Amino acid sequence: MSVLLEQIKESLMKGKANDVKALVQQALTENIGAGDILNKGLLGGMGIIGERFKKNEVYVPEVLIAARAMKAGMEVLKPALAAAKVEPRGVVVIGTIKGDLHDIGKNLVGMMLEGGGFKVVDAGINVEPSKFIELAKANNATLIGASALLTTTMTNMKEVVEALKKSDLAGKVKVMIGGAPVTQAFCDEIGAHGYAPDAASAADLAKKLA
Ligand code: B1M
Repeated sequence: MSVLLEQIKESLMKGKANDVKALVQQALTENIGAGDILNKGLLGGMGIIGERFKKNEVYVPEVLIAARAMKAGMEVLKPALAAAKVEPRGVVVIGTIKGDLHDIGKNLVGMMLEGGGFKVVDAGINVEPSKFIELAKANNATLIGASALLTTTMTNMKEVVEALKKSDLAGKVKVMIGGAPVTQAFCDEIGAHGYAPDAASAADLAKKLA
């Protein structure tokens, strides 16, 4: 791999947003392909951060600053990606479930999904089941991601699964769920397609489901 791509990866992992921006610009000037800058540079670095997060070798702040550096690099890279017709892996509509205002975990999952090459549509907090479906339709999404932090709101996730079943997106869009009180057993119980315990695993799961 080119030294420049390696430098992008390293700078992203250290959260050096300005360096990442400048290096991505330099890589474009040197005619390195936009797909390589994305996959080997930015996503390469974000993937390593995700793995380290899963192993508790880095924590939420490190993920947040790496994701910020990823965003900075993406700003420079986006026009080149569009010109090279590099498509995202898929679109994920993500939101915190009806009744629930916690969004720190949801935002982290969104960042890891972007870091995994997905386009993320953020539905926000306190999201009605019908809103998830509406946004999935409008954005041609392949996945819906619902987050819950309260034992009292996690039950509303079932309504998303049911609303999807009744919609014309049934069989085309999948639902993944997560959040501190959510478990695999609960996921099985409500018939969601997948559960992830943390943000990095959520990005891995999304790749499998998509
Ligand atoms: Co609230 N709160 N809170 N709170 N709050 C908890 C969750 C609580 C455990 C605190 C406690 O009592 N010990 C408790 C819930 C108890 C329960 O139901 N089991 C609780 C409560 C009771 C409440 C209120 C009811 C308090 C009140 O008003 N009486 C109220 C509810 C408001 C509402 O939502 N309707 C409330 C309010 C708030 C604040 C607004 C003050 C604030 C939220 C600010 C915000 O989010 N913008 C807040 C906070 C910050 C917390 C704690 C302290 C931290 C939550 C957090 O952000 N964790 C929390 C206690 C704690 O956890 N120590 C608590 C960090 C975050 C990175 O982790 O969100 O778990 P987490 O996300 C992880 C994974 O779960 C996973 O990946 C993330 C990263 O690895 N994940 C997914 C999350 N979503 C995923 C989706 C996926 C996959 C993985 O796929 C789609």
